[in-house]
Amino acid sequence: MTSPVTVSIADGVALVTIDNPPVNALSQAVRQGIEDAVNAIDADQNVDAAVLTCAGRTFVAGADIKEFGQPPQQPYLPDVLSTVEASRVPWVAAINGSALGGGLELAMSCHARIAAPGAKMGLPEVNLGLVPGAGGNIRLPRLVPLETAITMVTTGKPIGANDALENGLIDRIAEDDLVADARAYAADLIQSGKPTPVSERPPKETPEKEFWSDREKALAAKSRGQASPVEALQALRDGIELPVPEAAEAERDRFLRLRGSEQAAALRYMFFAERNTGRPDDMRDVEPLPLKRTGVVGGGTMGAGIATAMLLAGLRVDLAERDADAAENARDRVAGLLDGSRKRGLLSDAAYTDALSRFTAHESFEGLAECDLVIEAVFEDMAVKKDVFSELDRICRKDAVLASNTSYLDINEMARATGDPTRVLGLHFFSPAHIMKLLELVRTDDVSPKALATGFALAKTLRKIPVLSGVCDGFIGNRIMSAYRRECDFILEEGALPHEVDAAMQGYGFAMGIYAVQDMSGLDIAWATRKRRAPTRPAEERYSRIADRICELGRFGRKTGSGWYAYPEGAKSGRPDPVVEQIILEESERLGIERKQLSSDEIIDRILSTMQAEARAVLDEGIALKPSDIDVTLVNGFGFPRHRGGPMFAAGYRD
Ligand code: T1G
Repeated sequence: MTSPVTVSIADGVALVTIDNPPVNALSQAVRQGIEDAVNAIDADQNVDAAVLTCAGRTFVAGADIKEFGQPPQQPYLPDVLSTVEASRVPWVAAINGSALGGGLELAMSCHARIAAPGAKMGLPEVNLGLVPGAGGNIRLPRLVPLETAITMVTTGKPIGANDALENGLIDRIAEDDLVADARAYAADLIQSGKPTPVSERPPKETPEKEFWSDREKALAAKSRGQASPVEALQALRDGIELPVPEAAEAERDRFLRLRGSEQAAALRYMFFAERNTGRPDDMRDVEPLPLKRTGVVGGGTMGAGIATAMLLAGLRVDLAERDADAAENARDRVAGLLDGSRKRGLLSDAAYTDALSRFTAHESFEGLAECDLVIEAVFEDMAVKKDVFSELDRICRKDAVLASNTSYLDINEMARATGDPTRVLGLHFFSPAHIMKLLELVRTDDVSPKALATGFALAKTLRKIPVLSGVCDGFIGNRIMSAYRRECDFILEEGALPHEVDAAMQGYGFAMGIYAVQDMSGLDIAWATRKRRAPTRPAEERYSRIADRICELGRFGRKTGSGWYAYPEGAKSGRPDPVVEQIILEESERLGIERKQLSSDEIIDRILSTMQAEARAVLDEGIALKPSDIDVTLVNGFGFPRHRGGPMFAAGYRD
């Protein structure tokens, strides 16, 4: 078995190359290979320096996450990195792509670092429920200012080469040939002498004790029950305050403790589940339609968001509205969304201009005639949508894929409004569509494998997480949310109030409770859905009238100044409203229910068990392919806390 680490020597410089596709993860063989390389280089008197580089598209992306479920194997990464740092000769890390986690720790154990201009460096362990476990907490604060170190370890966000150079994380940025520039750097170090090993340097800053306790409180308040951000702060403090040997021991203990935690298991599960939602096996070799020119019908919130997502992915976008004014408004909306990305530093001025140059808003559907794929995002009304599909069927190319962004309407019925239902599928985006990563792909009865493969190809181009769903009311996410929203209304009838249910959900880790979410998105759409379903609702089915009575008062949430909560002028968040409490008490009395106090645990148990029951029905009906797809949907589209893994993970499911 050849080692994934090779060494070649020229002009006194050893080039150490790691080649472990797809992302050069630090598997046991890689760790062994690095250790062997150090020993061979130290024993070879013809070698005066080393350059560490990676084959393929990226530097080391971290420890091999696939190994985490197994007992750690020697050589352990911290020991390998100490060996690199103690080498007789200076080591220069040549960073391309992303140096993440153990990959960045490896680069910091070298004596100098040079990066390609587009390289990124980060410590994302916190997103896996961990902390850096191989000297990162010791070396990082000895290279960069304290605030930079805190942000990197507690958010997991990578920084680019320019920031890294400015902060001292790297020493040079390569001009054109990274390895050649790294060799030249190594030659300079041979002349100037080996730099002080990073762990032997003093920390950049050593704050007072109060500093840490204040930061810890602030971090805990916004971590919503996830332990790793605070643990990462504590690990960094150890790395700064303790003597290096003790700090290394404390770091390793903390890392191993967290690696065995339920939250780390959940976050690891979600990491792989999100990468495992793609095309089902029976579609692996289906060729999608090439996508260059895409179309959107409707320039409202969703249509503009979808158009923006496709522009940000480099596609050409034609958007059709009904008249010139609507087309102009749609264009302004899209330009506003792109400008928002630019203001957040996600889009350069040039990229903003380029994106807009690929966008055309039309006042009729004719402009969609040459599109490869068109998504409708018009008003959620079946008649309107069927008209749109029959018009698209007439105007678009016969091989163009047609999709609906509907949240719950029957796409099979829409497909039948065309002359060729095999080209119709659902592409359900989540608002804001240019930011939310979840995309439900709805497999209609007649959709062709080619059209479905094109949907998956679009998801990949947009860097979305595709989840395949069958056709049912609400597909996967909205259907499960409707189920637990109903259960919450029953909980109100039995004794709780909206703010108590929301507090229980936030205590479990949701960013917002179900009632605050409804007030934010508006109560009128769900009300219309309940009225649409009323004629077919089984008489014996338990039904709460609380929400209807609130809507009948014209209380549709924030946009009307009141909903489940009251929103006094300028209030940042909703206030419990006696009007709503009175309605709830009246409903309990009308139903003859003796109200009782429910604890947060009881509320959460009821919500989780309702989610899990509906999820099992969604699986049994073949709407979702596998339990982890349901968890990916609830975590990425409905605020389920990521460090809890999803409702199926919480029920004990392990992919
Ligand atoms: N280990 C194992 N497999 C990995 C991996 C990793 N670290 N990173 C990616 N993969 C697989 C992934 O499952 C997929 O496999 C393929 O590579 C492409 O990934 C000691 C303990 C690097 C930015 O958290 O952020 O180091 O589906 O689809 O969009 O302190 O992968 O093809 O079979 O995501 O181009 C810290 C996690 C680990 C980085 C590339 N490192 N990875 O994104 O491709 S903990 C991370 C990423 C650690 C130390 C601690 C991304 C990426 P498959 P992809 P991408």
